[in-house]
Amino acid sequence: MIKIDVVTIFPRMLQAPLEDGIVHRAIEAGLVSIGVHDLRAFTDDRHRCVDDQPFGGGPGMVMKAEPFLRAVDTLTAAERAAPRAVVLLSPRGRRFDQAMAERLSRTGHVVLLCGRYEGIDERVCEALGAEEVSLGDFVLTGGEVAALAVIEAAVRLLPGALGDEGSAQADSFSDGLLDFPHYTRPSEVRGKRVPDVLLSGDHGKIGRWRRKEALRATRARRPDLLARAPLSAEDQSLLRELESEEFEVAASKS
Ligand code: JF5
Repeated sequence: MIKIDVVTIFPRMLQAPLEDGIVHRAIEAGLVSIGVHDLRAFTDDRHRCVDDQPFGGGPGMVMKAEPFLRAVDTLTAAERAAPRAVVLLSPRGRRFDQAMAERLSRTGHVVLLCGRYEGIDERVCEALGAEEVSLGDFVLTGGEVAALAVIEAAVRLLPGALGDEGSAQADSFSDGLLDFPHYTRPSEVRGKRVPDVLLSGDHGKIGRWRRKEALRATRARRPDLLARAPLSAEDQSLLRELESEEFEVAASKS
């Protein structure tokens, strides 16, 4: 059983989302225990103040170091150093990805710190050996939604978390490519048919079609992933097919 603790000034932003779906089931099944903690409980002044003006001047407020440091000290008091990870969610962080989700899902204790305002006093990261992690190149109003994303990505990877054991293996990124497109009944939706091959019952053909469509989507949307993906000889040949199809389309338009 792994433990995840979240430190936030808005505990309610996390509570409801953790009470539904796969994450809730994983908690009930004893695969993970998730604690949500109010940062203000770790202040020591009458007004439970968590922020202050930035040294050096400028607009906005900075989250004070000491409440976060006390929170992490309290939450990790019972344990020796490893295996644990302290993660601070902020747009300045290293990009979160599936590899990081896998690593966290194998970490006994993960503490997620949610920043707000202009950021958190830099000495929190230094003092705790925390890693600063970002979901992507956009700015949220706080780290809470990012923390939820990290929790979901890691918890669904815990052995036994997914009903169908195959589905974590099959989804996007497990092989370095985007997933192929999916279809279900009815076979026609607003004049749009399901690709015939999916109704053919020929599983060899279906497998090749799906691999080709995964390559097509990755090439069009995420060429950065395609450049790093391990490709078989069959993949190379499917990519050449895609390229010549594209050439045909371009030629027919000129
Ligand atoms: C935050 C200072 C934290 O905006 C984010 C974020 C984006 N990707 N991942 C996290 O976090 C909120 C904003 C400003 C610290």
